[in-house]
Amino acid sequence: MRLHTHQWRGVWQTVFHLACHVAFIPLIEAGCAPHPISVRIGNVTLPNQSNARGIGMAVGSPEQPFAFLPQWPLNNTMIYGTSGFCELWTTPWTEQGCMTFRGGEYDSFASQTRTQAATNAYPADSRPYPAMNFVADTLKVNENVSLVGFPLGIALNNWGEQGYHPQMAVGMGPNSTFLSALQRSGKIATRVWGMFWGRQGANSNAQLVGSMVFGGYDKAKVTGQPFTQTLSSDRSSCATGMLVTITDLVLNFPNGTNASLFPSARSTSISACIVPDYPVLMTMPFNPFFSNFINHTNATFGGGRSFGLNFFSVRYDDSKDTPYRGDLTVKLQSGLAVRIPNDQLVIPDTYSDPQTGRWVVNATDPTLIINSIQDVNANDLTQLGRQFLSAAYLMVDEERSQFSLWVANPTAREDLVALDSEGGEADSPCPAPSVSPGDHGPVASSNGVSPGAIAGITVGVLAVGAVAAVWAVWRRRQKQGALQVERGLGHETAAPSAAPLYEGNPKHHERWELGAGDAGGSSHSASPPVDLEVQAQGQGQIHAAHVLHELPVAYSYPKS
Ligand SMILES: *[C@@H]1O[C@H](CO)[C@@H](O)[C@H](O)[C@H]1NC(C)=O
Ligand SMILES: *[C@@H]1O[C@H](CO)[C@@H](O)[C@H](O)[C@H]1NC(C)=O
Ligand SMILES: *[C@@H]1O[C@H](CO)[C@@H](O)[C@H](O)[C@H]1NC(C)=O
Ligand SMILES: *[C@@H]1O[C@H](CO)[C@@H](O)[C@H](O)[C@H]1NC(C)=O
Ligand SMILES: *[C@@H]1O[C@H](CO)[C@@H](O)[C@H](O)[C@H]1NC(C)=O
Ligand SMILES: *[C@@H]1O[C@H](CO)[C@@H](O)[C@H](O)[C@H]1NC(C)=O
Ligand SMILES: *[C@@H]1O[C@H](CO)[C@@H](O)[C@H](O)[C@H]1NC(C)=O
Ligand SMILES: *[C@@H]1O[C@H](CO)[C@@H](O)[C@H](O)[C@H]1NC(C)=O
Ligand SMILES: *[C@@H]1O[C@H](CO)[C@@H](O)[C@H](O)[C@H]1NC(C)=O
Ligand SMILES: CC(=O)N[C@H]1CO[C@H](CO)[C@@H](O)[C@@H]1O
Repeated sequence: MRLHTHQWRGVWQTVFHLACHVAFIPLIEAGCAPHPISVRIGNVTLPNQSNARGIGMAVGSPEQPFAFLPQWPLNNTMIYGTSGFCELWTTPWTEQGCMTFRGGEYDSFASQTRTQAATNAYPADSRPYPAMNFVADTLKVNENVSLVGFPLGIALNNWGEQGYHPQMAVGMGPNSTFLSALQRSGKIATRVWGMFWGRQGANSNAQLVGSMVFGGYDKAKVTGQPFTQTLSSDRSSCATGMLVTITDLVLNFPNGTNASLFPSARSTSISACIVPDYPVLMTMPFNPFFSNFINHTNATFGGGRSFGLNFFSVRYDDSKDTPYRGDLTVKLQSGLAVRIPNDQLVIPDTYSDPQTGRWVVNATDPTLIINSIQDVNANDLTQLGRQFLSAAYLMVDEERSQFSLWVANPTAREDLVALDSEGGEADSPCPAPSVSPGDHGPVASSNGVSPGAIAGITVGVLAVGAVAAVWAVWRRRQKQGALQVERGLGHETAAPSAAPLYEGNPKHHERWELGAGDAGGSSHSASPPVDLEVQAQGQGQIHAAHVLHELPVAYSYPKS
């Protein structure tokens, strides 16, 4: 029997698939990769006629649209059911109010494709995540890609996440079931993803959709060269592993003058963790950085904090403050410098109404999307949140434990680049096999060779395939070693001081950050109040007095 070229290709693919199963390496040979999976980050229209911004994916049949955000150290994909456990405000939430806050609600009874999840199909997510009830259903990632029978955890209670991590969550932790399912089914060649948050300013000029790309990144959204670093292996203080060092924060005033928020002795730096779903540009240590911001811009921030979309960002007081009109440049030790434009930095306070689910845009007392950390939070590891990814493009390569940042090119255009199983730019497309996760059934033989012939040939060449697979792993290791030396990685990976983080105990953060100005009953021995706190304190009482009934429940100091 003679085989034609295209038939040989079929045989080789079969051999590779089998060999890969044997050797436990990705299904796809180096050099080629499937078309990257791009998912829009933007407003997702919800059944309550409102919307939520997130990674727009749908679950079930008929499709239920959700706005997901990525989350760490979560490994499963976690969704909220018809009871979304919205408890942020003491005002009771209605179902449609909660739907906006959560980015949708999963009605499991309405889905015809819902099945039971096999117990060994998903890992357990430990604290602080809530207990989850697992189902399996179709997750429609985008118009081309769906994961059939994908395990989804339905949250069984509120877990203290407040407005920091309120939405449906795609677990992007080290054992991410989402990335595993995409890789195992051959829809991505390697566990690599890219993200641009988009722009989320007040008006249409300042708004732009973003995207999450799996299996590659979007070249249209980057400029210049990437700055690549290793992911830290110790994820205890920074769950994403993306630790960077901020070496300067510069105010760029409209008149062209620049002013650094750093002390003039340049020995200071800030260790920061990039947390792509975090709701503000950054948490900024009050002393001396935010204090300098106040002094340079003559603001009091007497408006307190936002409890809305940009959760816990500081608010101006319109009666005393003129909001800052300039930009903010963030400089990292790696060499990256990104400038956050004013239209992303100072925006109206926005929150979703617990009763109607509609968005309320409050032009009074606008927010500066920075969370000043002080008091017992003063030593918390700084977080760089999603608005950082309005100005920087992020690509993470979980398999080679590295991440890259570029200066972002804010555009809706796409130029997707797929990465192959070795993490290099793929030179050819390889078709994604139509295998659903957990489906280890026979590999489709659509190339005209009889299964018997394939089996015969397969046995003969399986050994060769296995050898090739082992060689590929060895070569990758070699390359990886070389890459690390070449890039001088690791200079930004020094572990930060052991500051407690929200990951371990999310309540810690908000429990103390609110300072003395909250409405909670328990006393909290604040150190001598710094400027902002004096104001927050005075303001807090007024605030508490007139919004007492709608202050978040969780703010009355949850018991740990
Ligand atoms: C997204 O929804 C918000 C809230 O309704 C709205 O303010 C914003 O303009 C929308 N963005 C776009 C691009 O439509
Ligand atoms: C990852 O999750 C799978 C189940 O999806 C589990 O079998 C495996 O032990 C987990 N691996 C680690 C390192 O936790
Ligand atoms: C996710 O998986 C990793 C690797 O197994 C594990 O270290 C981490 O604790 C898991 N995340 C959670 C929330 O349990
Ligand atoms: C779906 O696949 C087609 C063909 O490969 C491609 O042109 C299109 O961009 C894909 N759509 C998305 C959202 O990736
Ligand atoms: C530019 O504006 C800043 C802030 O208002 C001010 O401190 C600075 O003196 C101004 N510079 C010039 C050259 O006018
Ligand atoms: C301020 O910084 C920007 C870029 O960060 C630079 O282009 C500009 O020249 C600087 N202005 C002055 C007066 O140094
Ligand atoms: C800002 O100004 C206040 C009052 O003048 C002063 O106490 C504080 O030390 C200044 N902050 C910094 C970081 O210089
Ligand atoms: C802040 O106030 C000082 C003194 O009144 C003034 O020189 C400076 O220009 C002001 N800065 C801004 C940003 O308004
Ligand atoms: C807008 O913000 C101001 C200042 O915090 C507050 O007094 C007012 O109640 C808010 N309005 C709405 C509709 O939320
Ligand atoms: C205005 C509107 O369409 N409201 C709907 C929002 O969602 C809830 C829950 O699904 C519906 O009951 C409302 O009718």
